[in-house]
Amino acid sequence: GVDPAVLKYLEDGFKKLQSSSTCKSKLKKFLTKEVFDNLKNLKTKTFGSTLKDVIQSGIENLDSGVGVYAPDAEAYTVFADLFDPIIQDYHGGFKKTDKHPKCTMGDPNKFGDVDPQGKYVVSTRIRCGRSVQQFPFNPNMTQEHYKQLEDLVSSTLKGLSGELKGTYYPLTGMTKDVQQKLIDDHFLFKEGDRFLQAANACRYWPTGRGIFHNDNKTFLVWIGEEDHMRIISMQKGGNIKEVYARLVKGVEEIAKRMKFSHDDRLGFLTFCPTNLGTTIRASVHIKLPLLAKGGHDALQKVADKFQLQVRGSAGEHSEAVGGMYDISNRERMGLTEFDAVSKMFKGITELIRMEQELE
Ligand code: CIR
Repeated sequence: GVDPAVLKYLEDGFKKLQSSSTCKSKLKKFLTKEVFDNLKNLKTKTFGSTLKDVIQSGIENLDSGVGVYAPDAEAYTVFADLFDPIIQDYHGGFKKTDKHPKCTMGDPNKFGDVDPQGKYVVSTRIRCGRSVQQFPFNPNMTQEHYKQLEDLVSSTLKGLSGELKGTYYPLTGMTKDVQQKLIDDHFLFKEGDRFLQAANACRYWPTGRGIFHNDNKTFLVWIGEEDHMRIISMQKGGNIKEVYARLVKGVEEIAKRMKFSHDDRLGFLTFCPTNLGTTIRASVHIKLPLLAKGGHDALQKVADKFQLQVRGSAGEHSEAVGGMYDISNRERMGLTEFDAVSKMFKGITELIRMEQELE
């Protein structure tokens, strides 16, 4: 059975969620009394993960948008009564009976430059997440796992050539100056994310964490952050074709050299349910001063029409500095990789057209 201290945490946490007047998370919305009672005594077989491991980030951080993580791959099945409605709500109606399509990157040449005048889009970034088959998710990784993951991925990346050729920079031993410069330039993940910390995803930090990048800093791989791997392609301007083509090439090269965790129904498996399926997040840093006149919420209202998500320019849970926003596709499941990027391409094209109408 589940430890009494864990049950106590869960009962208190459930009350905390219910009594909060400010919490708008999907956890609060979908953890009904019925679902809570069905799940509170369950554990995953492989790692013994409980409902606490799933929801503690959302309990500790009432300002979460979502509030749950999967402590292990099996959690998506054992705690399906909670994950399924959250997934359906987040990923544009992906139902528990739906199956994610098989990986389809498509032809990057179908895209072009979303802002040929170079007036609105400052930079474009497309990333995907990958878990390596032989390792568990963060909350169940040992310090040794982190070292092995880092060794495996960094040595694999050493084999890349041409435009993808680069260097691995471990976080261990990196000076604070170098680290901060990489974060400010949007190349490196930030440290001390409280949502991840509360989910037990930052243990043994900085062991096994680091960043690989090519010389131009247009192809990057994060190791050991939220997911085992984040594979990233980015450059200045709005040339989605070039950015996506580089990502596709990089992912294909890495896939030749290792096995990713994949589920028949959920697609590629990630730590956060918002990243399942394609795991694709295609984003631009963009200035739309007229559409954004009323601030973040006003811009999000317009972006909702195209299923786009608006974030501040320094990433998730950040403010918009200098009127610059980070806008990306929101759904990653129930559509192909190509369609996920298309949604961003079409949505941004429309937003720019709307901004121009106001000029
Ligand atoms: C949250 O719930 O706000 C964090 N756990 C991050 C969730 C994923 N991010 C997002 O959809 N913006």
